[in-house]
This record gives sequence, structure tokens and C-alpha cells, in this order.
Amino acid sequence: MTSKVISIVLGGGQGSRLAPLTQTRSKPAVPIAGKYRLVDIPISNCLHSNINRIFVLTQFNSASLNKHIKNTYHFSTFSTAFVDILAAEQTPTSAGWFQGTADAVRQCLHHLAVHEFEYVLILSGDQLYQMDFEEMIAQHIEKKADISIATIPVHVNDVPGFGILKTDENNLITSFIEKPKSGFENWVSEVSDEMKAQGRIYLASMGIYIFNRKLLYELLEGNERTDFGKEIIPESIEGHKVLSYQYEGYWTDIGTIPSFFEANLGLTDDIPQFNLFDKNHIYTRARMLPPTKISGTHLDRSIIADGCIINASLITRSIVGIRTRVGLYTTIDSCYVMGSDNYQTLDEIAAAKAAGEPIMGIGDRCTLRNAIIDKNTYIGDDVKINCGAKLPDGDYPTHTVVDGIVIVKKRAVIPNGTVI
Ligand code: ADQ
Ligand code: ADP
Repeated sequence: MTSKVISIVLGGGQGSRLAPLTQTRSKPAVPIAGKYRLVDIPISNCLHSNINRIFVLTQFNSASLNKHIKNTYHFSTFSTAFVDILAAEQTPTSAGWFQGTADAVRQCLHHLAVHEFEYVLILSGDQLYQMDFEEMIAQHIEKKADISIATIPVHVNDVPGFGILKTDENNLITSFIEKPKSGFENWVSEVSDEMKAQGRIYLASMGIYIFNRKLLYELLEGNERTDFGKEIIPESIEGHKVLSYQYEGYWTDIGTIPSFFEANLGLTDDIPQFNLFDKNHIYTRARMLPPTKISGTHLDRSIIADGCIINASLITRSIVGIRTRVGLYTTIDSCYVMGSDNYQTLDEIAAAKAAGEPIMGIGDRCTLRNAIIDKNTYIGDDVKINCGAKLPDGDYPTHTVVDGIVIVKKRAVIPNGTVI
């Protein structure tokens, strides 16, 4: 069944909502949970659902995304499996950037044409969830749907952020409005008691679609429609069998800095809603890193990735990514530290210290709170980040503040004694 499916991961437009993390890399390459990349989530869900022909569409092609995909997803020469990146490209018929989700898929249709498939599974690249697509595909085929949309119950407060829909008793979608401000109030759906108790009574599109091959070509070819949520889906419910596949597990959007930050820190909960320890684990690049070395640190509800050297006093509710070095007497609370791509040598460290310059990682006697520290940053000694009142939003050479969260930019150098 899944051998008839090709998957397309929408890897992101300009990624401006995740800036400055997307300043030098494409959205699918943004690191999450200390050792993975965003794109590992949809790809792992596909592979665990036995879908192994996957295109990742991205607006710009960063070296790190290519390297990550090339070094991670290896298949046997005897299988048809692949994970290929398709970046927006100039061709005789298109000028460049994808104009929206449907336009992105349209522009890559010619890459799909050489493959044998009957169904296209379209996924977002910025969501955290574990879902078995085989069940959804089985329902799609069994019910002879033209399009299936994965849906999830949401609270009225979240309605304006999603495509909201109404179904009949056979899960047929009869109405759909993208990000409505009104007009949806009577569209209360059949949901479980657990969802009802949380006030989640409206059905939202998860931005996960299955299209029959022929219909997808008909809907996209020879027209200007650029967006699935705004155009293709609302127009298709007239005259086509568009079914809802209702899901009630954990699913969250990680396309903005606050949601990205919370989803990451949520992994440190006693029983996180997203289970990294599931038997269907997240695939990522296997690195030959040494085990982490920790000295004199009180660690509380934190995740420490491989290859770190940690001498901090206290780390609470934080994620510390690969190859992070943290100095003596430092305190880290509610932070996502992404880590580094390499280690400095002892000679480099000695030379930097002699010159009074910060070394890669986090120095001695620092206090860091509510921050995302991007990769390869140099945070000096006695630095304080976000230790006072809520900071106003703003963008500065070394860091950005979004919703009170400080994001220290990749490769930023924060001199000794700085207070942010
Ligand atoms: P949004 O998430 O707001 O709503 P959109 O911004 O179009 O929709 O993004 C969908 C996915 O496509 C994201 O992963 C995004 O990064 C990616 N994407 C956007 N533009 C792209 C481009 N030009 N090229 C490549 N990828 C691109 C959608 C639906 C709603 C639904 C929510 C669920 O429109 O109906 O409720 O998803 O999150
Ligand atoms: P990301 O920040 O998304 O991880 P990068 O583009 O930094 O992506 O890719 C990671 C790889 O690129 C690492 O192996 C790193 O050594 C290398 N790299 C990144 N920046 C530099 C740089 N300025 N000089 C040399 N190598 C770099």
C-alpha cells in the first residue's frame, strides 16, 4: 500500500518566523532537541510508516541541510528509497522562489513524474508529532477519497491560526475556512471526552494532505493558485471527496520562536508529550562523539547531548546540544543551547584566554535564562543573559529578542562581563 505513496515535505518558505535561527540555514536544517534537525521529524514519521520515497522542498539550499541529508539517510542500492532535497530553482518556466505551498509542489511536479506512485502525502516541515501515516493512507484508499486531510481538535482561542473545517457523519469535509476570524462558531465536531474536557471542540487541518496523483496534477497544473490552505483545499471540497482523518495525539507547530522554544523545553518534562524514547525513534545523523563529561554540576530536568564538557554549577529545565562546553560556576535555567560543530584545541583555548577573548561555548560564572543559544557561539566569562525584567523585542548584532526569549545568533561572540 505505502509502495504507491511519495511524500513531499514542505521545508519552509523564507522562515522569517524562526529568524534569526534561519538567517544562515534553511528551516529544515534548524537543530532541535540537542542533536536532531527539524526535517528529521517528518522523515522519521514517513520511514516508520514504510514510506521511503521522500522529497524535501526548501526555499534555499544550505550546505548544512545537504550535508545532513547526505550523511543521514542511506538506503540499499537494491531499494527504490531516497530522500532528496529540491530547492527553489530557476527554470525556463519559473523565475525562482516558491510563491507558497501549492506553488512549491507545482514547481517540483516534474521531478515526481519519473516515479511510479498513486498517492502523494504532503507534510509540513515544522511540526513535532509522531504519527502512523499507514492508517491514514488505509482510510484514504478504503473510503475511496480524492483528498484526505489530517485533522486535530483545537480550542476556540487557537482557531485563528489554522484551517478550520466542518465534517458530516462520514468524515466528509463539507466546509473549510483558512484561519477564520468568524463564521465557524457552529462547527462543533465529534471529539473524545478528553478533548471536550480541554475545550478542544473545533477541527483544524494539520496541514497534512493525501492527494490522488491525477487530481493533484489537475488542481495544480496550468493555474496560478499558490496556497493549499487558502485556495486549493477550500476550492476542492466542492465536487471532490475530501475526507478528514482525525488525530488526537500530541502535535504542535514549531514554526515560531515561542512555539519552537516551548516544544524543545517541553522535552525536559517528567513525562514529555513527545516521546524521544519511543521505539519508533527519530532518525538523525550518527556522529562519532565522545560521551559527555560532567563535573560538579547539579542537573535537574535537563537533556544533555553527546560530546559535552560541563563544569557548570546548575542546569535546570534546559537542553544542552552536542559538543557544548560550559565553564565553572555557571547557571543555566530554561535554555536551549544548540552546541557546536567542532572543538577548539587546547592551544586555541589557551591563546584566547591569554588575549582575554571568549572561547567557544559558555564561559565561567555566567547566568543564562530563557534563551536559545545558536551553534558555535562564544559566550565569555561573567555574562548575564535575560536575568532581569522581560526584555522588549528587538534585533541586535549578536542577538534577537522575541517574546522575551533571547536568541544568541550563530557564531556570535559575547565579550566577558556582557549583560543582555
Ligand atoms: P500554515 O502553517 O500557516 O497553515 P504555511 O505557512 O503555508 O501554512 O506553511 C505550511 C508548511 O509549508 C510549513 O511547513 C511551511 O514551512 C511550508 N512552506 C510555506 N511556504 C513554503 C514555500 N514557499 N516553499 C516550501 N515550503 C513552504 C497550514 C495550513 C492550515 C493548517 C496549518 C497547520 O494552510 O490550514 O491548519 O498548516 O499547521
Ligand atoms: P548549521 O548551523 O545549520 O549546523 P552549518 O552550515 O554550520 O550548519 O554546517 C555545519 C558544518 O559546517 C559543520 O561541519 C561546520 O564545521 C561547518 N561550518 C560551519 N560554519 C563554518 C565556518 N564558518 N567555517 C568553516 N566551517 C564551517
